[in-house]
Amino acid sequence: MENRAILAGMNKTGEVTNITIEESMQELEELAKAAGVEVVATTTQNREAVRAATYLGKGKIEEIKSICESMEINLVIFNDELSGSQIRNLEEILEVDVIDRTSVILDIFARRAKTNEAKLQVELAQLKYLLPRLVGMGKKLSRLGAGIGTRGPGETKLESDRRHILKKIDLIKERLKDIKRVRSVQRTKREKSEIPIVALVGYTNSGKSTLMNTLLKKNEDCDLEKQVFAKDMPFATLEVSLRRVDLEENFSFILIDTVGFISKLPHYLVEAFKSTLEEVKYADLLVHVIDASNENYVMQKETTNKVLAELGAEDKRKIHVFNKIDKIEDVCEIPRDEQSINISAQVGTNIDALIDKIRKEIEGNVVETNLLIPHNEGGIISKLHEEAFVKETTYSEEGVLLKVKLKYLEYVKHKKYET
Ligand SMILES: Nc1nc2c(ncn2[C@@H]2O[C@H](COP(=O)(O)OP(=O)(O)OP(=O)(O)O)[C@@H](O)[C@H]2O)c(=O)[nH]1
Ligand SMILES: [Mg+2]
Repeated sequence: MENRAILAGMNKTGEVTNITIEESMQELEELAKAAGVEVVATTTQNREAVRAATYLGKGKIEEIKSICESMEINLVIFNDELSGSQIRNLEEILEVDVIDRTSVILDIFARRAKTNEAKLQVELAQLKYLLPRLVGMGKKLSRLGAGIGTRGPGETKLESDRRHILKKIDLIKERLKDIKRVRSVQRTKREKSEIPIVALVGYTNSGKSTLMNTLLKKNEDCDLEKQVFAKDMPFATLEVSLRRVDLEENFSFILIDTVGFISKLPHYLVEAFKSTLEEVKYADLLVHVIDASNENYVMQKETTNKVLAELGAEDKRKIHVFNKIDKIEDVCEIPRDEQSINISAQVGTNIDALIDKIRKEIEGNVVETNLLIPHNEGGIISKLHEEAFVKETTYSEEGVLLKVKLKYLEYVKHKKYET
């Protein structure tokens, strides 16, 4: 049977948030749709705190129950993460399936994951979500296809399920480590290729993949096969894609498209995708894509910054790209500074100006480092004296040690001598 759902949310009164309850419920509706659910009703309750047993108050739950009955609803989706016992209590009262925002997001990720790595990452996140909820979720375990029994778990059964899941988590972690090893070899190769790395980051649906495709069209030999998937739905991109961009005047960089972020992004997912998102940490420049036509773009921008901080990438050089300006009437309303630019990735507005900005950021970036130049490569030393600021020179048996300050592009060329 098709899932017909009611969405239920709590508006925590007295708490300052950067997103209203209506906006948050709207986002939940988008997520539910992306998971293939038909949303037929939405309800919220103002509360100071969560009710431990049933999350929302008694009266509200009764109301939800009667809506379910009168509208033939078979699923209630709560806007916040529920505990195992809350799920069990709510299913007992409501007599329909109960899930939370996190499981919807996990479900979308599970549907979209294509590569082996993405599939493993999602499974890892699912198991971590499941582990503390085993008590409440006995009935549902079979659906997750994790090879766990379908009986409602008694105490012993619970214990063996838990052990089984823990074992599986370890196994997946091992396999992910292997994949990561391969990637780090690829990364080393890239570093040696002496090309700067630019990563597209931002809220889901902001237009990262569209911008990547637009930039790829500027490539000297434009190959449409290299285009990435872009679509109007949350989490269209689940795998990191890397493409080389070669522009006029010998300006090249590696462009990386990444998974989008969302408010209340389950931390299991951030954890699970950390290794993929590590690419962001190694980038020389972040291009933060913001959907300026979205009413909530300020919240979306802040959420992205929060996740970037979690990934340890908050101090990276960054350009703020306000995208989709073709959809806005009054562009002046967008706050602007030197690090910002308005574009339309889809229409192609201001793309050359963006490229210019990327180039300036990369070229203008000055790096201070130590280089050890072998004795037989003396030519490089005199070149460095011309092109960089040599602060100190020390002679040693292995070569000449230079403390230098140099432009980023020069630095990339000499990275192999870095000590
Ligand atoms: N009007 C307009 N739509 C745009 C623009 N850029 C992207 N879009 C649309 O926005 C939707 C999302 O674009 P994507 O490029 O898939 O967004 P994304 O940031 O990669 O999203 P995720 O991969 O889900 O994180 C698509 O329907 C695009 O066509 C733009 O400049 N103007
Ligand atoms: Mg994308």
